[in-house]
Amino acid sequence: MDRSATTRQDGHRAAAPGRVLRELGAQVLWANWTGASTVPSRELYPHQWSWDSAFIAIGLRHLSPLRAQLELETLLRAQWGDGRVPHIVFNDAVPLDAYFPSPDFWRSTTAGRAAGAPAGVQTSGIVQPPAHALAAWLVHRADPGLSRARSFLARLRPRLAAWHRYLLCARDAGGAGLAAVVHPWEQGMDNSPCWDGPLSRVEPADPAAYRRADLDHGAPEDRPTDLDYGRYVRLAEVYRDRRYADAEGPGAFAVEDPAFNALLIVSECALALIERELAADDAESGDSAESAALAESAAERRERADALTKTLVDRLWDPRRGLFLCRDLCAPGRDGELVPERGVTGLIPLVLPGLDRDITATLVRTACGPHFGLEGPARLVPSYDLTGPAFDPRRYWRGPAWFNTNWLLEKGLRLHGDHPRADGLRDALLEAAVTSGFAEYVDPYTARGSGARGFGWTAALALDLLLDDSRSGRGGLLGEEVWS
Ligand code: 9WN
Repeated sequence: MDRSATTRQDGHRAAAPGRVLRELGAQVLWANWTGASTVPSRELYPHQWSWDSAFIAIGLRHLSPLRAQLELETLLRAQWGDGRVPHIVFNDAVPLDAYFPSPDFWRSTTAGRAAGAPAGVQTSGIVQPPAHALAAWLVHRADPGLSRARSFLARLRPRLAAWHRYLLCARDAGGAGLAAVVHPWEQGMDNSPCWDGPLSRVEPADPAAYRRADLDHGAPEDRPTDLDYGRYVRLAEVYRDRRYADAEGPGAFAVEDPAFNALLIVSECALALIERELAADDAESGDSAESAALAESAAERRERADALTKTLVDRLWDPRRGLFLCRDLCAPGRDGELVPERGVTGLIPLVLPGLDRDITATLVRTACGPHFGLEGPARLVPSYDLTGPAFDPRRYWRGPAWFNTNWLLEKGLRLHGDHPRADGLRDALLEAAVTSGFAEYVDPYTARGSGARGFGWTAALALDLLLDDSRSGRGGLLGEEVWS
């Protein structure tokens, strides 16, 4: 795609290439739609994934606000009684061997019963980053009339509140207020070198005991090694055999991650906006008690978001490296240890509205410096340090660039008023999305695609960049409202 084709000139986009991208992106989303939700990829990921659905809903809202609402409703119907939103909701029409770990591995309806797993649907027992309240708010804003007619926000709000409560209470393994992930799959950047240290203490599962379905579709040199995979399987098995209980404290892996917590904070702000909106609706319909309760809860969430932002800085900011690090809670020491690896996760807090100016300026410098190469040698921001010992431009989350992390950084740059850089990143994302056939991820230098093609969130987030007219605003992910 001609780089100038998608650039805004005097506030107008060239119509024709935009139309092509819109059509191609829509084709991907329609092809991946299963009737109630969207698969990330028909071949590699044939079920519903949690954070994928949040990103997919954000794009889908521009094409069909109704489908975008259904996407989130389907996911949240599979929520567990303890509030967790499972990372996979299985489609029982898909053969068992199409994806591993399959429902018979997770055994949610039996092993998850005590934690309140639903009886009517099979799910995994771990979670993924909480981008859902953010998605719900953006989906509502796409068509507030439809949203009100279907009581979309009113139905989702208690589920989103329970989800955040679960993360803030049951997952506060470090005791400081941040949520911890107990498996690399929970953080979503599965094979990041940030996990190499924490994972090295985990005894891998016996490879003869399972079959990796991912290698049926993905190239082995792109995918996690067998050793890492064995460790993922072991961690999941142990958690399952503990009946997915969090109260006994963390198992062999517990990490406070910057991107996971940044999304939680942004989603707390989004949930505050949702509650404020519902409070206004209740006030209008004369229910003043409910309206006051919602308004109070919204105010508490905004305060909590500010407090969590401070905690994130206190616990994870590394001024020397100029980015946030992961905290390995199982390492020796009262508070564990910071992991000295530069992953893109450490740049994602740029999306936070309450971040100190010096920190945001430093994050942008780091993104543009030798480790991440933005506006330098990298076309898109890599998942891991370009100069790091473990960098690999092809292997899963160890170097390639992903569209969701770059989309978040684009929003972060806009939030802090860096529109020229945000425009450059947006153009690069749109170009890479189309030329790679909406690949799952791309080489950060060449933008050559790898992994699945026709990947759900790549199409959805490209559509969002193309069609979201609020991007010239200063509000970042949540628009102007977050400031008021
Ligand atoms: C395990 C679905 C998911 C994404 C993750 C990505 C990959 C799964 C896998 O695919 O993870 O959850 O089998 O590798 O790492 O971010 O949500 O697209």
